[in-house]
Amino acid sequence: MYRQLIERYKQKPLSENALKILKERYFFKKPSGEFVENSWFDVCRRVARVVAAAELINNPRLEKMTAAEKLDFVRQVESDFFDLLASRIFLPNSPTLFNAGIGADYELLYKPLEQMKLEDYQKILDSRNHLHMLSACFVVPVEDSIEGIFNAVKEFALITKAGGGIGSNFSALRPKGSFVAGTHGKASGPVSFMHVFNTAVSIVEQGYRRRGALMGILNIDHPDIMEFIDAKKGNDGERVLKFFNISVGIPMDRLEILRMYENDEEIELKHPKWHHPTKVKVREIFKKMAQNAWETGDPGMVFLGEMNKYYALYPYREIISTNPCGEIGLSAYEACNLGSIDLAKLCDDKGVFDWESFAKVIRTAVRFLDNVIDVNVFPIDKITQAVKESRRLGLGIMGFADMLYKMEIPYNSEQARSLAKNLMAFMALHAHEESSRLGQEKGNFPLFEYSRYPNGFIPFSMDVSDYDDEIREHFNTIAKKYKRNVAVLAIAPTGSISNIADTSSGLEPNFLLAYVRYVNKLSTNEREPLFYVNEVLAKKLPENELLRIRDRLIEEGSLRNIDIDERLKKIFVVAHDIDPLDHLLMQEAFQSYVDNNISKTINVPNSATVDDVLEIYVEALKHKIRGLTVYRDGSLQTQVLTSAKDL
Ligand code: TTP
Ligand code: GDP
Ligand code: 5AD
Repeated sequence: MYRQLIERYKQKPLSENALKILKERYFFKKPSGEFVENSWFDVCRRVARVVAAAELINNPRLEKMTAAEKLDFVRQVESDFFDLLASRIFLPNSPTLFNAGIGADYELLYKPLEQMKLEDYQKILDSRNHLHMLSACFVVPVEDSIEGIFNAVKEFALITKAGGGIGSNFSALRPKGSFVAGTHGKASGPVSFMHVFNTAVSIVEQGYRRRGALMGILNIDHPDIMEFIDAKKGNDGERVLKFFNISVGIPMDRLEILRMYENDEEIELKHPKWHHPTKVKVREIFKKMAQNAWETGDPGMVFLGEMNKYYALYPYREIISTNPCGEIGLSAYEACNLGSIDLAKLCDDKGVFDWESFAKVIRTAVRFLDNVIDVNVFPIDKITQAVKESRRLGLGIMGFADMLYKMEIPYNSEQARSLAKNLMAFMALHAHEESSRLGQEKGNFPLFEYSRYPNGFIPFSMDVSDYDDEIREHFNTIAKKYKRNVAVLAIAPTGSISNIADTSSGLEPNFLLAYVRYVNKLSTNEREPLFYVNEVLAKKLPENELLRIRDRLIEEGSLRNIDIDERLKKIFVVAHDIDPLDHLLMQEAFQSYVDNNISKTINVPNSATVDDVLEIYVEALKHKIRGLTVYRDGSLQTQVLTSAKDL
């Protein structure tokens, strides 16, 4: 089954859209602009080869092998990785696709597998340079001193240059107006310094590939919280803090904030350098958050307390911030590399899901992502160290909405949520079993003994799934002894890689069923139209039906107001056909089996009021989720990410 599946999708041609994105940003080019790579398989060969070479660094088993056995082993690993990538059933995050192999001799990167020698793999490893950076997610601490702040600015610049997205929690900075001893002056506060970071990152970019992407967090009990919530107000096109997503941090139990909200209590705002007692009603904070989110899409909320509750290294280490889209909470200087499995490709046209192949894909993907850690080069030594100590991974999914279309299950249904839990529980089980197996084969993550795993800790909340007994059994037995990675799962937005995979993004519903997309070439600024109709819909609708509705579908994006079979309308829902609560419940369903976090946007219609948005913020506190982003259709939002749609 697995082989057939791989072959089927290896042979499937890439869409014009996917090829355009690859050509614009992913194919290796010489400094002259001449393409070194011309096909998706070229990219896959390079990436699979570099990531397989990690076995020479991290696999003690190889030490006991003869040279011939070693070579066979590494080639086999390369071949397994190549198949996975070439079929586009699994893709790593963009930096891995961009940067793997940078610095190596082209001849070695692309020659046929049968001609590879052991020393070729070694040469590839030896030629990695300072831009061989394969991770998407970073967190940098910002200390309360001019030196600390500007040191962090430098770190932001170096990480952006290498292609990573960065988050920081600015709560350590003393509030605006507090006393500065050295100069007898007054501090200008965290928000003012965020502008410095924004400006620095606006100037640094990763060549033709990516611009900066930042997350700024301020905790709900920081004295400058109200100013922070307003920090992106006045977004008017030439946008304020353009490179930042901002989020209010909830470091305490979210239920504590819910209680204060419901009892209309005040929260004490504090900082060690702040000597004026200040209190503000939690309801006032939430009202301001809702008002601004209604206007601009910012701020979101991040439940740092909830993240630490499920963090296997807490309290030895503490999660202080997330990366720009929220799917990974990290401690100081930690980084994380991501990868996503396309669920839609694991489901055939009759709606039958191939669980056996799913298990095999999960296990190979965990090995792949774990290898990425060992071939990664970071621009800052403290990051190298923190990453090696915890070996955090973020394996997730994409194509969920397209899979549901194939199965004819509405996204906004209990059936879809129950399926989400089963899929994610199955994934958690296999991914964690693989991480423990790798622990046994290659060694545990170095801080394992300081973690909660030896006590039988389960790093997610669980709900009800078919795999609960097996999951409990795993964490109560083998995981007490072996674990290669502090955390393994995360659901990313997959903004770019889902386009390369020609599938729906992350766990999100499709945004539109049909559209015209303008791709703007970064190099020349020309805009080109690309026409797109959802592939599953096109298969399920008779051709004449599709032709009949095509123009209206392009205009409206949804089937909602089109004269068509009611059953199809229920199945082929898009983001705006779905109630905000159903969005939230889907986020919770997945989160119950994810150890890191999930990137999810709660879409609300343009007609939603500020009170509607407020209700979602309060409702979110009642659910086992790790954060919230609300976007009201048509509101002004700084789009931090360069999704293909906005290029
Ligand atoms: P520091 O550089 O630590 O200042 P300091 O060592 O003179 O003072 P102290 O002994 O009180 O720490 O900066 C402290 C904070 O004040 C930090 O958040 C940056 C901020 N700050 C300003 O906003 N403006 C300034 O001109 C200075 C010097 C600091
Ligand atoms: P993809 O791998 O490119 O599809 O990335 P995702 O959309 O899944 O985003 C995953 C993470 O990558 C985000 O949370 C960010 O940390 C980072 N990221 C995404 N887009 C950008 C970008 O345009 N610039 C930078 N610097 N980082 C990004
Ligand atoms: N907090 C967390 N994630 C955010 N995103 C946008 N703003 C925020 C925020 N404040 C994420 C959304 C979406 C991606 C494009 O960016 O979750 O998935």
